[in-house]
Amino acid sequence: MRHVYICQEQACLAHGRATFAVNDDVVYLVDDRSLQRKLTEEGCCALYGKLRDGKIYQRAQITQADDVLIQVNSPELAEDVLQQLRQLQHPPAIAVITTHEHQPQISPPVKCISIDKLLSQAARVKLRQARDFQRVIELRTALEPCENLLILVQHDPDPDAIASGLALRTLLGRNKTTAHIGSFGQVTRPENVAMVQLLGIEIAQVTAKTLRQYDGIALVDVQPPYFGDLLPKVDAVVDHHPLVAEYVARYRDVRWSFGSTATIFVQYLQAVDAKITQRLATALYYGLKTDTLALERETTEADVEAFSHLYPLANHSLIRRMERPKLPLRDLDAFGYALRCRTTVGTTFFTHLGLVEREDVLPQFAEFCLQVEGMEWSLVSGIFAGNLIVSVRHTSHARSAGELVRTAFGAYGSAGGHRSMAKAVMPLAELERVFGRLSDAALSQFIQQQTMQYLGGSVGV
Ligand SMILES: [Mn+2]
Repeated sequence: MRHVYICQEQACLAHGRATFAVNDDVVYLVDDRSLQRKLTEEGCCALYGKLRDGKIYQRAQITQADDVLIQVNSPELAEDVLQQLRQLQHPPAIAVITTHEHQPQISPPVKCISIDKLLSQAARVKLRQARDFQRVIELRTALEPCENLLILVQHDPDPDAIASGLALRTLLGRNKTTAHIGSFGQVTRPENVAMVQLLGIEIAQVTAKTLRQYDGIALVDVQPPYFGDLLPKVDAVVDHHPLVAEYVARYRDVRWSFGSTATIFVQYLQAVDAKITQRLATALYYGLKTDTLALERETTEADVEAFSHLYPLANHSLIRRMERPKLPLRDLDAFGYALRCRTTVGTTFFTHLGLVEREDVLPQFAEFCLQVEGMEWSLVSGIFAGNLIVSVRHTSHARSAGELVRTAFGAYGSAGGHRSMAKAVMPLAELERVFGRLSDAALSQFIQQQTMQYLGGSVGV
């Protein structure tokens, strides 16, 4: 394929050169002798002639196989050049570079490239990066004095949290001895266990006592209210969950519209031109992928951009191994029990699992139960670590799962989430203080009643 660049000004030549690779076959068509001379001296193939005259195009032997890029000084001239090119027996593929005040009449199949649009797009990206650069400086300043830093994540950290911890460490130029990634709980979900094993990530188990060894705490993918009274002070918070209560932190960046915290860290890393190793890219990609259900849930343009930035850097065969870990046999029993004990009310699916060994089976089942035909809501509950936990999934956009849990369960514990996914954690002691001793059947009744009170007639009980 040959490229033909029709242009009038020296200043524009750079555009043509930037468009076509150095070794591409390029012909320049110009109407200025000195420009032609200059191009020829540089070793380029340049033809001189009147651009409104068809002869120059015949001399250039333009065919269907060629790509033609036009950048001329007046819209009228651009239209005349297009007219000439259309008259060729086999017209080429054509694109015209236009500016705001320079817009020729262009009809398909000719395409136009707006310089203004390109520039404003690039400007938006660069301005965002400039802002993120400042944020990274602030984040580093807030954590610099902490010699022994703890990057704290949720009790049963998910891939987004783990990846974000790794990214924060990279941004700070620290390693696993100067910045532990830690949790009060541990990684239990089989996929996540596979992730930390395959990527060699250590998650330190923290207790109220060992917390005192650290002189700084940074939270990623979680915010202080999640920990109740466990934390003394927090130095930095980077998260994408909605705010549930006020708190103080020296640095705070919470972007609740983002699908993952990993997305925020990708923007930070890009802003400071940090090297994203394959290990880090694989972790961030997996975190972003799992939190957004592969960009199908709570996704913004920023998530899509981060996804495509990470895609070529990540190790996809490792990710396949994380996604298909072995299913523990005992989970099958819990699964069977959950299905047998179900209740459906209208388009709402309920099941209460009683005591569970791992908290993550609840969201896992909630996700699965939403696939049942006709269901728009799925609520899976269970008791874990002295709390009644309700995991909610929702398909339609009419209502919000976050609002449901806040309204139905907010009075009894912590409750929050997004439009399509939410969670409530209620201390059993608190429920029993209000209602007296509760059996599993009573708890399951309580959840259904609270939920249907909120959903009301909208689900057609
Ligand atoms: Mn997350």
